[in-house]
Amino acid sequence: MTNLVDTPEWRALQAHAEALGAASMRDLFDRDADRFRRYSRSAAGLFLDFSKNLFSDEVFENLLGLARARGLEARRDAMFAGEAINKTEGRAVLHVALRAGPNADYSAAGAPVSALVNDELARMKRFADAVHGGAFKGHTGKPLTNVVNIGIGGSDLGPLMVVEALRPCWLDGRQSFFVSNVDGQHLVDALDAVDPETTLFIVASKTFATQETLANARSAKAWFLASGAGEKDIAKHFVALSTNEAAVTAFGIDPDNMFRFWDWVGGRYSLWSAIGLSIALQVGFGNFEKLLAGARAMDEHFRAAPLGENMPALLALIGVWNRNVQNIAAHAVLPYDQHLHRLPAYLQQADMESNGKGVGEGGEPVVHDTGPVLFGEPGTNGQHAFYQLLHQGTDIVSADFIAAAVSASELGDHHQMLLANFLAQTEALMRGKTEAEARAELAADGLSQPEIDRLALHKVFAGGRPTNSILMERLTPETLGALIALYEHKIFCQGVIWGVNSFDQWGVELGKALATTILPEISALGEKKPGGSAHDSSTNGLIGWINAVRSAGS
Ligand code: G6Q
Repeated sequence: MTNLVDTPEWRALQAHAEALGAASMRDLFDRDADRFRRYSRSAAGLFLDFSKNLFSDEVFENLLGLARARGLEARRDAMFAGEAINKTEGRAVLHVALRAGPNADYSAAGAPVSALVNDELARMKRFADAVHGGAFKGHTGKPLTNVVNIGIGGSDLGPLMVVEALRPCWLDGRQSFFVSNVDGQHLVDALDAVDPETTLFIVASKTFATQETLANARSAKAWFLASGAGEKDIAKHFVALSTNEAAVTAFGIDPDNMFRFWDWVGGRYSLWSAIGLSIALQVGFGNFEKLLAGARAMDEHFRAAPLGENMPALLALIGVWNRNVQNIAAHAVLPYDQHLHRLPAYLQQADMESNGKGVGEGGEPVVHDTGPVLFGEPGTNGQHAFYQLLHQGTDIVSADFIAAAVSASELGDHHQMLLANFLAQTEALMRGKTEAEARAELAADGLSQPEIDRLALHKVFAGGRPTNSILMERLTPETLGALIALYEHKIFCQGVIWGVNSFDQWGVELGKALATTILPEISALGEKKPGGSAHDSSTNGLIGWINAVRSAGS
């Protein structure tokens, strides 16, 4: 395929950017009263307004042309057809098959998978119902009311984010804890809060070979046995979510207590699979099914809608425009919903691990920018923290603002205040404030001319800062499912346009391998060990500093 930067569509976009020149977003809105209607779309219970981005009609048409030229529709169809589009790992990418419903008929690289998916969902349902109904109890006969999910990365961030987001659906008397960090304090904090007799440990690991997860799982098992339970009781308190039955068995978990998924489920796309068991336990299997149904609605939209109406494709194309033509290197995700407080962290992995790539699918270096730095916090908290930079910083940051029109907890006028802040921020970022407006305001406040001269520039907002607004009626399992699927497909579309494989993650390997080398060089507490000698002077020196402190046994 032609290099992205050599395509006529790419060159045309650069030319359009020049033609847009000094046009401000304000001008675009002033010139076209219909801009909001023309640049907003609805799908699967979500409403997207992307009109507050600095693009013209010509740019919009050209972006659609770019998507066609990059073969986006054919690549999308190849993903849904279960072709091995994750080429570096030789795998299909079929998270859509996990939420396709009872009548689906998906195949991964030619092998049917839908029956496997539905059987595993049925097993999960039976298990969740048995835990909830008390048929599956702890070894002393008490109901299992606490879940400790032990996993990391894709085996942690998705279920954690969803469980937090669906707080209004939590079943009475149930609590979930998510332990990911190999920092022992994370596990200790969770264990301090639970009773071994009423706790179910879920060891979530696709490979069942992840250092952090296995270390946490071993320590959890030791804690459980130390509480007076026997080896035979492990079957009542430990289940595994994995693709690796041999490793699960070797760890001591009965294969009957293992819920399976498959190599065509990427870790960061796995919350729809057995990895979602902790979700089903906390909110009920019915709500887990609704989450899948919401994602399915977005999948159906993504699969069928023409590009100009296709919400994930449009979100992706606007992102490409901002990243590659407007040279915006950072993107903020700003949910105006406290229950979505882990969404930015979840999307950080989904987006940055998928598209933070410098090598193209064919092994060639990419010669254009790829995924932006992604960060975020819920509104309104972020407004009192980093929004200063969004409004007046020297770097432009694009942003997605996300909110529900109706809150699950309508408390007085809190939700109106929340929504007013959402709208005010997107309006301010778009319009800005000119120097003339700033001066007029200061004069209206009665300031003297010298004071106005001193403060005027501090009060100027350049505006023209691009935002998307994503709205839904309410945050429900269905709309949450659709929202997550929207982002998954956006990420896929951007990977196609940038020509990178969004489904591998070789960049996480080097640090893992070096940690294995360094581990034996770190002193146990009270153990005398020298500093490092096999590394650079900084790494050697840091090992020496740490070992000096630890060997003193403090
Ligand atoms: C996700 C990544 C990564 C993975 C973790 C946990 O796409 O592959 O975040 O999910 O490293 O891996 P395991 O589930 O195999 O323990």
